Amino acid sequence: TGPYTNGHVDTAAIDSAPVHPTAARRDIPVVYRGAHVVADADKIQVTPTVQDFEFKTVRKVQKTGLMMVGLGGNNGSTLSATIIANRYNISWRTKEGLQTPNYIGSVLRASTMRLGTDPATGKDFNIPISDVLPMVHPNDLVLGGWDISSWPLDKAMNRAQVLDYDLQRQVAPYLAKIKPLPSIYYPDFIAANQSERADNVIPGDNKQDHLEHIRRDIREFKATHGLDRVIVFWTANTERYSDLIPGVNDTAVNLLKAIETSHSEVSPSTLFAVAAILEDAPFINGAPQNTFVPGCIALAEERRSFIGGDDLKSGQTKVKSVLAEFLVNAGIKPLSIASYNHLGNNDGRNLSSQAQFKSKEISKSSVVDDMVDANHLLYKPADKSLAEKKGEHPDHVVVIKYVPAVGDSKRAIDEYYSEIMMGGRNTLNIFNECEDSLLATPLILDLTVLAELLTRVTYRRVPEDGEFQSLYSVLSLLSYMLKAPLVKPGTDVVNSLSRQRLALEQFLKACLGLQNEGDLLLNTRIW
Ligand code: NAI
Ligand code: DG6
Repeated sequence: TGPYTNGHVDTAAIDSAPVHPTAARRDIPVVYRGAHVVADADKIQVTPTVQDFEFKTVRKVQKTGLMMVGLGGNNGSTLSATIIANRYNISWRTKEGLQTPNYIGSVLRASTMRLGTDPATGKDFNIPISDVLPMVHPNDLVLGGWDISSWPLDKAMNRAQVLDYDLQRQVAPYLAKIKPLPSIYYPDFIAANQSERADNVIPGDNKQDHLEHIRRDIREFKATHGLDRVIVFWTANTERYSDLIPGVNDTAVNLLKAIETSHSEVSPSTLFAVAAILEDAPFINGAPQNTFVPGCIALAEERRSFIGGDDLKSGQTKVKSVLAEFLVNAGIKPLSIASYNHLGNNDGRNLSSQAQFKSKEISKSSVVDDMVDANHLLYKPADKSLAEKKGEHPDHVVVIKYVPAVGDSKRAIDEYYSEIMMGGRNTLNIFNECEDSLLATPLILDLTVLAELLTRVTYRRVPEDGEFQSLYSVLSLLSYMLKAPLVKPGTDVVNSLSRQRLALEQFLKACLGLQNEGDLLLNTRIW
């Protein structure tokens, strides 16, 4: 191990160039221990497993550009203004006094993790997560992207009505210089009420031409700004689901063919994802629609490009992923979860249309599934002999209403109605008033910064593997910030917020060659 110098932790496991005296050493294996469990009628057989891994992280942070699709929306304009305010240290007056810029709400920049124990005091040693490994500072991100609305970002920020006037006034000159590139607009995929914004669209209806156009945009942005890496982020309107059609979007080859023939079920978000994959730019989907049709995931795998999604988990769903887990893990049985919210921003307006609401309803509803499935004492599992029969599940209702007056300040009400001992009932009511875009924006930053970091991490199994290789294409390590985490096909989705965070912490530690000591905390339990 090396010193912690308030920059990032220095250990032998991070580096590709021998900058640190010990950097040439790569022989710090991470011992990955698990268990194989085979159950039959009368016994459960558990076999411990162990595999050594080595991780290598390139120390040099890449010059990174963030290209947002939906740049002129509430998230895009709020994020841009926030970065400018932080970069130039712009303070502003509110009725409470002078406010300074910050990145509160960013797990990476505003939270800490336990690295180990100080041997002198026996106390925990916690450090900012952004110091664990070299990571891009959000202030250094080069911003750009697309929007079907041509408004430059000063006007877009004003339209969003998220930030205080005195801040808007000061950042406006910087934002006026950022103008969204024309984008792909297929009216069928977003609500009809969005059509009045669409004054900045790439002409024509040839999807192959559109794909080439977006690829060119990514390449030019990279070249113009001298970037090492571009992250493409979908923060545009929620689209309706695309139909999954065999022969159209089921394989990489078919999807590329469907683009060539301009098939109607290829959505703008899938086109952006394909463009990013082909340009080796990690693509993250911050909205709920099924951008990642099977053919798109297959293409990312083939190209060894990175993708992550779906849908930012900012307020109501984040709380739900904690509360549902708390209840089920406490042995309490939620019988129903009824979630209602209303909001008045453009996202709410788009979601007032049924097909787009449906996409959001699906991503908001899936968040308790794995916790319920994991507890067969409370919930009767599916009967395997009846293939169509689903396991027992709490009633789960999601309602979203558009109420223009409240703007970006979403009101969310959740009722958790549960069974407790001896037929008793327990009702929990949550009222959450959350400024939507101010919760979502730091998540976009975290996802971007993590995606960049994960492109620099390689691994190998020891002793089996020769060469180091990059991580698997679907970045499930991003799950903490996402409502319906995309995972490697065939593997389980983990929705538990605490497990998602632990996974991230343990992975960062593994990159340092540090074993996870978890909460065994033997030093506090033995002589
Ligand atoms: P918004 O409606 O303010 O912004 C979306 C922007 O996308 C608009 O400027 C619109 O003109 C643009 N757009 C639509 N189709 C486009 C296309 N094909 N290409 C380029 N631009 C296009 O929405 P907001 O609040 O910024 O949210 C963005 C997305 O993130 C939505 O899908 C929303 O559901 C999702 N989301 C938002 C959260 C929040 O708290 N604000 C949290 C979770 C997810
Ligand atoms: C209404 O629910 C609008 C949505 O876009 C949400 O605001 C957004 O998806 C955040 O959802 P949540 O459930 O994490 O607060």
